[in-house]
Amino acid sequence: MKFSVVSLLAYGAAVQAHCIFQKVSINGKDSGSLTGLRTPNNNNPVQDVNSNNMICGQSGYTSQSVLNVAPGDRIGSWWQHVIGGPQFSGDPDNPIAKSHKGPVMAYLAKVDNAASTGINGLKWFKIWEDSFDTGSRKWGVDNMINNGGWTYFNLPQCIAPGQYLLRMEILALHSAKTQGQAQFYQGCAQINVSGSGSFSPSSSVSFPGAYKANDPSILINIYGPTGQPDNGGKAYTAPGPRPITC
Ligand SMILES: *[C@@H]1O[C@H](CO)[C@@H](O)[C@H](O)[C@H]1NC(C)=O
Ligand SMILES: [Cu+2]
Repeated sequence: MKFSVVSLLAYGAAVQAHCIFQKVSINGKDSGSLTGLRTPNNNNPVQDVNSNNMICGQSGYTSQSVLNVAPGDRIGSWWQHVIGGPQFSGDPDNPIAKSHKGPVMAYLAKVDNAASTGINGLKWFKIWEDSFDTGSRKWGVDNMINNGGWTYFNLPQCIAPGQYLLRMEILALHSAKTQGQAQFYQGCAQINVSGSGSFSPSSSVSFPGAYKANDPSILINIYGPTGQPDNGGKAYTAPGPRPITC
């Protein structure tokens, strides 16, 4: 096995197939590795839904920069097995192990200063989710893998100007039939929204707090009668509230 400088970050995860949110693109323009991000210091999942690590992942790196975005911008989030990409050439578990089926979600919380704000006590609202499509039987994670680790959504047009933390989250459900075995991967982007939107959430959620270990979206056997991780073709609802509509 080859090690590079960056693999220090993934050292503890050599036999595991997890992932890290590590880059944003805005309207197709790549912002650069870790720019504007709060990134966990390793790729292990969070499994305790009551942990503060549920907010922006296990504490690690905090960028000093803030990403300028406008309502309607197409925001990409890049997930890879370790910081920088694959753990080694031909890594079959990049961007994440294919077993890790589940939804991908995005939340916002308004803050005064995205680069310096604390992360406790924020009021989060969901703006996007890619959950499970019963027709194709594809999960959000499948779409992320098929896009080379990128997930995309448009920042809703109504988002009010100002600074926010953008909380990106993958929930991997391959072992979720046992309570406490669902795997959460999070990271936050520090964003500054321009424009003249006026959205103010009528309800919000806290992290930790928004999820319970026995939520039917978190304590679930996703393997259908044929043993496929397709939820038996049944609809799946991601944890947390539904995304806002403008
Ligand atoms: C945030 O965006 C506004 C409007 O585009 C701009 O005037 C302001 O300088 C930006 N703030 C930061 C910290 O980039
Ligand atoms: Cu994993």
